[in-house]
Amino acid sequence: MSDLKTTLDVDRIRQDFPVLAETVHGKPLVFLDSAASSQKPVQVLDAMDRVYRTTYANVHRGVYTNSEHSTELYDAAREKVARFINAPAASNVVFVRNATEALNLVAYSYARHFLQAGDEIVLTELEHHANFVPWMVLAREHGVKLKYIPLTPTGTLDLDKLDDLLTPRTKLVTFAHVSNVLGTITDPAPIVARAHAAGAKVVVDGCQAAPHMPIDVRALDCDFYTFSGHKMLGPTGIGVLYGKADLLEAMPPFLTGGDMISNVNFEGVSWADVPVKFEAGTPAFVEAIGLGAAVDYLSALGMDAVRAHEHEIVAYALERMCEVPGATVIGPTDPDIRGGALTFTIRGIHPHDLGSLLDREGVAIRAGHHCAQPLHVRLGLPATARASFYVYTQLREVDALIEAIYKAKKTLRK
Ligand code: C6P
Repeated sequence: MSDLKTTLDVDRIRQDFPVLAETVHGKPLVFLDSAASSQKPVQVLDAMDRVYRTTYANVHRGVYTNSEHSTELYDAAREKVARFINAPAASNVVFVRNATEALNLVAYSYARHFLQAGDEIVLTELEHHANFVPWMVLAREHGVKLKYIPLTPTGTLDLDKLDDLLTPRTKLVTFAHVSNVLGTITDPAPIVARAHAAGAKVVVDGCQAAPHMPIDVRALDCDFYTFSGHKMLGPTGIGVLYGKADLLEAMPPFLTGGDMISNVNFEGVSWADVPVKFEAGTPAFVEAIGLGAAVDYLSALGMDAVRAHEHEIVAYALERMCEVPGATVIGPTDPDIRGGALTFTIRGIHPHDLGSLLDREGVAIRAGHHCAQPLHVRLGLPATARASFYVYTQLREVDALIEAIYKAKKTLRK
């Protein structure tokens, strides 16, 4: 095991994450499932705890001190998220439950409204179900046609095929910025430019990208960008839909009810301004405040440093995994185009069995199809194992993973 060379002080960072000091089956926890959901630092836990213990009151409701305070904190969280992704204004940021809801919001409020039967949506073969199923439902119920950017043998998108897929009927292009299975990092900017030239809008699923690298939605020029708070040190129940102002203005609301109206009477209803128009009911404002604290934490580390750290970890993990007899890495083996997740199979061991055996050693990985079944069909694999990394991951945890794999192989040989 070599020493980490990045600027992140991982030993110090780990002290902020109480769960990392816990044990599982009597072994130190080696948490390698941050792509599913990350751990939370005390700064996030404290920000939420402080609200619940001292000033808790609903937002946008009361004219009393604590309600106004909640509204201020909620608005400040939106400002922080907007700055984090370089959105032009806080009003470009809609708070939702998670990336799944953000993508459904676009499918329901944008696509159902602005696409006609016979229009086309281009997506890719590597999408998570969250960026697959809403479009399939739309195709079935609304008569739009889906087309898929295929994969190259190394697990990148075959963008040579994009021009053939784009037609005058293409209205939407959507893809994962980083694949949750292959780890493939796709540069959105050239796809956005080509899609826009063809007259299509672009939705980027940034769920596995926003936690791990700098995001500049203005530079990307995408029309929508979606991500979840719980994968980026924030709590569950809060996610983000970024949208360009003119599109958000033109879209009808997704859900209706309290808070999202401007005026209601027996004759009709008018909507509140963006983004509140899309936030019906009491929002998850404490979770949004937690996400704001997570964004502060990541910004203090520096997203370039976060990316550099994960590059180093994934490069080391690729190197070590390639030494394991019977191991196959799924997806790109070049760490420059691979995010902080290593997906693999071990000959002769089902990924679920491997996951259970690793758990006995305190090593937490994910096994299965990772909510990307069509991709697994394309790969010809029913399931894979995935170890994923974050700001608190140490090289020695990669070593622990490899040792646990050797031990699992030995156990199954007996
Ligand atoms: N992927 C994983 O283990 P939600 O569940 O809404 O927070 O995120 C959905 C989602 C959308 N896009 C991508 C690329 C994702 O990776 C995910 C979530 C987790 O890979 C849980 S299935």
